[in-house]
Order: sequence, then structure tokens, then C-alpha cells
Amino acid sequence: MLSVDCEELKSKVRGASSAEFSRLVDEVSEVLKAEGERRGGSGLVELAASGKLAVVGDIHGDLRSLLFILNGVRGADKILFLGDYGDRGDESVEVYLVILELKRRFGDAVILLRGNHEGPPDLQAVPHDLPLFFRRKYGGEGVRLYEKVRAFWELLPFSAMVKRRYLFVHGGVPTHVASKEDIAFAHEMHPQRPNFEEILWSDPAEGQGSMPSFRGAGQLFGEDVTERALSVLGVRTLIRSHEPCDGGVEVRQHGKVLTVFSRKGMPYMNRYAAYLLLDATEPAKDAYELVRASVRF
Ligand SMILES: [Mn+2]
Repeated sequence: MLSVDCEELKSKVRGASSAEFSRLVDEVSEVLKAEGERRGGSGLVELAASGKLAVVGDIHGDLRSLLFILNGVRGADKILFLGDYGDRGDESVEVYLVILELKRRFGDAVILLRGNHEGPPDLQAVPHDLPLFFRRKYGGEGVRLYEKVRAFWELLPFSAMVKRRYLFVHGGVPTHVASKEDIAFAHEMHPQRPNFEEILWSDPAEGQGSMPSFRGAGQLFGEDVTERALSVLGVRTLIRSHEPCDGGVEVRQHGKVLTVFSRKGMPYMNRYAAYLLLDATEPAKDAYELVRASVRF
């Protein structure tokens, strides 16, 4: 069970020294390396269809929402984050401290996926204010810690699935998926093939096919693209984040895709944020049914 004392955690991360941050990244990086080796280098985490799974979308430096969520998911067995931890929010460094501490305490019960704000060096998201937040909190030491965090991104998986049920990514599914490996090893094909970029950056569109995204990276992928990827993986529904939605959750593509967005405040205008609490043993739900498993706040 993911039982954390949020008040204790809050004061711990607000007061963490640069040396403490540094030790924590080192320790968690070793854990992630070992997990990656156990997956044979795959960036796809295969989760057992058992227990209660909490799913959290973009946090972007919103510590308050993150702690609210952690308070609400104490009964969950696992927690899966869909990426985008820093940038935009004032407490981006503290959010990093929380996710690192969760990973240190709970090991493989905490799954941290890569978002487009944790992308490879040639796909830098902008604006990127995380380095400024590090400098503000830790001065010159902050520069070194930020570099460590960049190396930590390279160790994160970028997709997860619950067999016969769900696929989880930050942005979307690649336009061309013929096998599970096209997702699991997308990072190794980058930049020769666009799969990794699309997983981190793409958004669903209503309609068919794919077209270039207004974001300047990734694609707008149609319902047929989603259908193909889901059928190759043998799952029913894509759960992703990446786009703010006013209600915290949004159904796309006739229930094949659910967007969940978990932070509040500027520069986004969403009135609600949300997270999911799923029973992974239950049969697959479509996005309409998943909305009922969401907690809006
Ligand atoms: Mn994003």
C-alpha cells in the first residue's frame, strides 16, 4: 500500500538540501537501471492485472495537487505517472523530490513514465524553466543537479500496459506499429524512426490517419492509428495525458482514448484536474467507463 504522510513529505522536500537531492537521484537511478536491465532494455513496463492502480497525468510543478493525489491513493497498490513532472509550476524541484522519494520508498510499485518534458536532448520542450527553478533553490549546485536529472530521464520507461486491458503513454501511439517491439524499443530507434517522438509528443485527433502536429513534434493520430496499436498489443484502451482538459479527464475517439490531466493553475485554464483509481483485475473498460473511475478535484 502506498501509504505516505503528506505533511511529513511536504516539509521534507521543502527543506531538502542539494546533497540530499543528489543522493536521492543517485539511489533512484540505480533502482531504475536494475529495473531496465530486468526488462532487457525495454521501455515498456508490463504490469500484472492485479490490485488497485492509481494513474496520474501531467503534474508540471504543481506540488499541491500531487500531495492531494497521494493523500487520495493511500489504498492503491501501485501508482503510475504519465510524465511531465517539471516546468511551468513553481514547485518543480519539490515535485521531483516527491517522485524520487516515492520511487525510493516503494520501488516497482511506483512507475514513472517519461513525458515530452523529459525527452531526449534533440527534442527539448519549450518553455523549459526547470533549470531556473533548480538554480533558484540551490544556486550554483542547482546546475549540477539539473544535469543529474537529465541523466535520470534517460533511465525512465516511456510506456506501460496491463495485459488485455490498457496501454499507458504520455502523448500517443506511433503511426506505424506492427509489433510490441515498435513501442517497447522505440527509444533505440530514435531518431531514425519517429516512434519515440510520437509516444512522447502526439495527440489524438478525431478522424483517420496521421498529420503533423501544431506542436512542431509528434503527430495528430486518428482513430484507425489507435485501433491498430491497441490491437497489436492486445489491449482495449489508451490512457494518456499531455493535453489539459477542463474536466480533468476527456474521452476521445469514441472511447478508445482517455486523457487524464492532474495539475491545476497557470498557464492552463482547466477548472478541474483528475486522477484514476483502477481495479486492474476487472475486465478492460473503455474511456467512457474509465471516467467513472476518475477522481476529479
Ligand atoms: Mn506533455
